[in-house]
Amino acid sequence: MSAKQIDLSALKAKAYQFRREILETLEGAGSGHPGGSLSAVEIFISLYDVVMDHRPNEPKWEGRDRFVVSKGHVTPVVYVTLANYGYFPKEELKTFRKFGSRLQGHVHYKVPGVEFNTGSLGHGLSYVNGVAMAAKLKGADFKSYCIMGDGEIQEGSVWEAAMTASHFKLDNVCAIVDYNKVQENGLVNDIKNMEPMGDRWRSFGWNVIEVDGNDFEQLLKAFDAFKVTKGKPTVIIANTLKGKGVPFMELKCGWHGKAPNKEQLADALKVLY
Ligand SMILES: Cc1ncc(C[n+]2csc(CCOP(=O)(O)OP(=O)(O)O)c2C)c(N)n1
Ligand SMILES: [Mg+2]
Repeated sequence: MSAKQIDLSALKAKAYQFRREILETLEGAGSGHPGGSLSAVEIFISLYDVVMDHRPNEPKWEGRDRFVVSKGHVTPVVYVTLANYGYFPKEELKTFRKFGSRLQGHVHYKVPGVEFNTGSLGHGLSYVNGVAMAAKLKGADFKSYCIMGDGEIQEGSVWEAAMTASHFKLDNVCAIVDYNKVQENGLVNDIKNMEPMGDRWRSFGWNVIEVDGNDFEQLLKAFDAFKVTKGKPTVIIANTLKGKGVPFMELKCGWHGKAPNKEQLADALKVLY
């Protein structure tokens, strides 16, 4: 287990607060991606609060753990997280997707705390492999994390990267699949079935851990298991709920890439859990 003392109820309170701020940020912009942001809140908080070694006041610190958001459209959860952990002022969230702001719709390295530009799906894991290989060559012991969407991993490039990571025994790589069951235009397993998900990754030589990805205890245990796994990369298959926290957004592909208006925001905040 992590040496750090973990206060689960504080983490849960933070998840509620992040979801509220994600919805408010989206309403302020009038566009953006709620579904895949809301599903990933517990994953982000676990990483930034407990799992990763990072320094918000020194974002390029050489020893930092790297985190690449390969599903680069989920900027609401990325920027709410970075602002809350002190990478930039929270006030700046009000500029999200506005002309002249550095907080645009897809993650960009000019924002403190963002490692790598993404948006075109399917590229994050290859980048992380490169970073992890460089770490091994240099004898650096930081870890590299990469979150991908369940629709995203239908991309062939992901499986090329999966082969590479296991071939080179990149046990400093941890991929996280946000298995929220929904992509842009429908259910993942109707559009292109990814089951049996765990066996697919296992057959590519990965250590596979399947968890409820909206449950902090399970996530934190999985990250601990990753840290002690040697000789192969780890994938955490995080079973989540797209739109989690707002019942009328849950599992609805209509809320993949649509911001709530003022009225919908008020309705969402009434039922948010
Ligand atoms: C290469 C590429 N094709 C298509 C898109 C358009 N697009 C943006 S998000 C998305 C759906 C992604 O679904 P998923 O990976 O399940 O993301 P999540 O549910 O976590 O939001 C698509 C098709 C893109 N950004 N990149
Ligand atoms: Mg999805």
